[in-house]
Amino acid sequence: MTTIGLPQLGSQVAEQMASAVSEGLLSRPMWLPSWLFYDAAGSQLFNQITELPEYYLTRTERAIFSEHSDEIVALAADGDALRIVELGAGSADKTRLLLTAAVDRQDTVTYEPVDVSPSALQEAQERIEREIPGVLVSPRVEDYTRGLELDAPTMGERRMVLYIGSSIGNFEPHEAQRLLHSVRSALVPSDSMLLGVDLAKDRASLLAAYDDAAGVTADFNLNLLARLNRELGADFDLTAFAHRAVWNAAQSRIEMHLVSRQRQRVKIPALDLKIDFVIGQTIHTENSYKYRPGQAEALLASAGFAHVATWTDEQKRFAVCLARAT
Ligand code: AVI
Repeated sequence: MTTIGLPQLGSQVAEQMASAVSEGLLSRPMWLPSWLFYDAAGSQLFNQITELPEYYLTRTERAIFSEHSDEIVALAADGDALRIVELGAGSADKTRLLLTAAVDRQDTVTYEPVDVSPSALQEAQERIEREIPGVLVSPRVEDYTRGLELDAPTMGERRMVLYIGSSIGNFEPHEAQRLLHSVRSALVPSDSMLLGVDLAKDRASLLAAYDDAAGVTADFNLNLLARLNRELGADFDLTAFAHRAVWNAAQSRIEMHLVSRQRQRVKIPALDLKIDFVIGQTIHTENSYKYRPGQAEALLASAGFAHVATWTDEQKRFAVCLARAT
């Protein structure tokens, strides 16, 4: 494989992208990693997804926080001052409910968002410091999927690490396990972790959430090919691929695929690749695991966390679990 022809890209991301795209498109069945979704256009599309009527995840988790933030913060702090660390800053929209509860309780709170994107972190910092006085934002540019480093807690302080929004669901079970282990090794006993997971439910609701009527999720999936066109000079014809969401009940996951509508050849000059597709051939682009009741608690336990409490909505669509490092 050659990476010649990528001088305009940040070298590390370019390398990772080149090797993942080559490996994925030369495999059968073909796949592409879901982290490739999140360039500027994809992040914007994802924000639109979170507001779709069919995408119940974001608003359900937000409702859980609206109702239980005071209790979550009190349990995690357990009489000490709480520092809140968040993996993946995102828009930090739901986090503000927890931050507000922490400020109400202890006047000031340090908030440490961890993300690979300096611009996402800067945006989150500006907005939160402007909107919630009492929050001291201390951003960390870090790829937490490759290990996590945190400052030691000060006397009388406990840390709560947030991994919310069902982000854990985009990892394979063994990767999710590894991620929680690495969070645990960055913590000391009495620190805690708050994990948001989407729960398995009826097929129709799940399929609608990942194949919405307005076609935003389809655009989000197809943007991955548009990104390869923009960044690798590929010539994917976006109209020649269709978005497909599949509920894989055996694996308890929603899968997203791109399906070739015709026989076609795609060139990716930066990778020196030519890929042939037959009609109906698919590229698997994402898995979104849906947890069974008790499964998140068991995963946390095997990573060295003791269950403290779980909150869910009335219809049991989404769960938020608090667990303490042991
Ligand atoms: C980011 N992640 C939790 C989303 C999910 O639901 O798995 C990504 C997504 N894919 C399609 N729609 C949303």
